[in-house]
This record gives sequence, C-alpha cells and structure tokens, in this order.
Amino acid sequence: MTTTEIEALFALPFADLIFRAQQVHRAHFDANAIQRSTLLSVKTGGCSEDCGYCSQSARHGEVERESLLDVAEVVAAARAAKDKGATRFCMGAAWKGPKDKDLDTVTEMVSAVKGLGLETCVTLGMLKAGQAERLRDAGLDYYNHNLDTAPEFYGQVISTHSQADRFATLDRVRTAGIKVCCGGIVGMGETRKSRVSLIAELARMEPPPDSVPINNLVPMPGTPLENAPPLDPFEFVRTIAAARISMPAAFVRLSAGRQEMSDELQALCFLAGANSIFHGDKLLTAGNPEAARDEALFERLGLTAI
Ligand code: SAM
Ligand code: DTB
Ligand code: SF4
Repeated sequence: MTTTEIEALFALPFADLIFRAQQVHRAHFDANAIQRSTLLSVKTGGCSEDCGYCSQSARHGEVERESLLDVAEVVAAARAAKDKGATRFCMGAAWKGPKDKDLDTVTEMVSAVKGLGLETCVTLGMLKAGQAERLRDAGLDYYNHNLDTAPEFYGQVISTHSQADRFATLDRVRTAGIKVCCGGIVGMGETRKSRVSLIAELARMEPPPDSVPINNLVPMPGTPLENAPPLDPFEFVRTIAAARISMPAAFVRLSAGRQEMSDELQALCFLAGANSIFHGDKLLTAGNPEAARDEALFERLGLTAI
C-alpha cells in the first residue's frame, strides 16, 4: 500500500476503518484467537544509546544497570511463562548490539528455551556479520528490531544510530532465515503524518514483517519523553487498524502501554485487528497487566489463546 492509501485509511470515519480492518483480519486469521508472548529482560540498563523513550539508556532513565542473567534463571522464567500459557518467549537486552562473547551465552539461552517447546525471540540491538546465523543455528525463531518511528522524526528521538542502521540489521536477520518482528512506538509527540509514514515504511518491507509490535509510549521517569502529551486513544486504535489492513498476514501485537489501557480500549484494539499481546506482569522495565486480568478479559470477550 502507498503512503497516500495509508493516509486515506487514517482519515476514514472510525466505524468504516474498523469494518475494513475486520474484513482483512477475518480473511487471514481467526478473529477471536490471540497469540501470547512473554518478555524477559536478560540484560537491563546501562545502554550506550540515547533513545528518548527508553529507561535503559545510560544517559537518562532511572533503571539500575544489571549484568547478563544466567542461563538457568532464564530457563526458569521461560518454564513459568509456558505454564501461564505463553507460546513464545522473548529475551531483551539493553545493548547497542551484542559482542560475539555475549552471543555465546545468548545462544545457550535460545537453545534451552527452544528445548522447552516454546518459540524463541530475542531483541539485542544491531547485529554484525555472522551473528544472525549463530542465533538461527541455536534455534531462534524471531528477531525483534523496530523501526520505532517515521524516518523524518527519527533524529528527534535518537541521535546515536540511524534508521539505516536498523535496516541493515533487519536485512541480516531476514537473510539468515529468521522471522522478522518489526514495529514501532506511537504517542511520542509525532504527527499523524509520521504515524502514516511509519506504517507505510513497515508495509513496504519486502516481505513485510511477520510480526508487528505497536507500542504506545510508556512515559518512563527521567527520559526526555517522560512528559510527552498522551495520544488520543482512538488514534492508537486507528494505527492498529492501518497496520492490520496494510500487513494482512502479519501478527499485529498490541504491545507496550496495555497496562494503562481500559479493557474497553483493548477490546477496540482487538476489533481493529490486533491478535498478539505480551503476557505476564512485566515488559522489560515497565509494567504489564497481571495474567489474571488478561484471563478475565479473554473470558469476557470470548477470546481464545493461540
Ligand atoms: N536494545 C534493543 C533495541 O533497541 O532494539 C532491544 C531492546 S529495546 C528496549 C526494544 C523496543 O522497546 C524498542 O525498539 C522500543 O520500540 C520499545 N520501547 C522501549 N521503551 C519503550 C517505552 N518507554 N514505551 C514504549 N515502547 C518502548
Ligand atoms: C517491542 O516492540 N516492545 C517490547 C519488545 N518489543 C521488546 C518492549 C517494550 C518495552 C516497554 C518499556 C519497558 O519495559 O522498559
Ligand atoms: Fe538501548 Fe534499545 Fe533502549 Fe535504545 S531502546 S536505549 S538501544 S535498550
């Protein structure tokens, strides 16, 4: 879809947009089934990058730096996540990118989690030549690496790397045969035009990402964006719908910011075509709804887990 077509989607009356999103969603997925992934921060804080939204940058945010977790701790967390109904386990590290030595441990984590019968995902920052292949050989299913925001807004949020750097890593991941999880954040004070261009950029990838996380900014204390004006919730739902319509076969993940959303707003996001969530009471450093609240919501909406 072109940028103009995506702009036209955002401009539709709300009911027409949701109707279009439902049609596309139902042509490609069971509209009542939601995939659940659990996140674990395997290396928290102290990151060299300056992403304006992130609590883990060494330049701002109030998160204590921790070293890489032990494989045994990660396996215990993955087992607990599986028991609570997650089908995918996603391990995140606050790195610009991993050193080859770090990958020795991360590949062990991936193999062990895969061995539990879970799908595996990691988000480690930018990859160098050969690193994606090592992760693939360890049994990695998905690599998460977001475009984060529109190209024209990127420099206002992040100065220590460029969006072109992000594309280079996405190419390495795809070439290694790993599935791509790539999305972005809204609610950072960007214009609708920037939200349109983020979605257009994602949809233009060849092929489009397999999984598209749409994060609503969680304003973290101490970060440059801690006082960003909250996005109109309907505009968030429109962004989900535009992602669904422009990337029909992708899992669209209702990602960060769900804890701050009402059950009714989450239901609108599912109607707009979101069919994946993070499950478990923590994201990386921010909170996420308790499993019991999700169970109750699934029950009330007649949703099933994939
Ligand atoms: N360091 C790696 C990287 O930047 O790719 C992996 C971890 S990073 C925390 C993963 C993603 O989390 C970011 O790309 C961003 O989209 C999202 N994120 C981080 N902080 C956020 C916040 N406060 N609100 C919403 N999303 C956030
Ligand atoms: C993604 O797009 N969202 C997740 C996952 N990929 C790694 C991370 C959300 C982080 C929210 C802020 C925090 O927990 O610090
Ligand atoms: Fe580092 Fe990732 Fe946070 Fe940016 S988003 S500061 S790269 S952990």
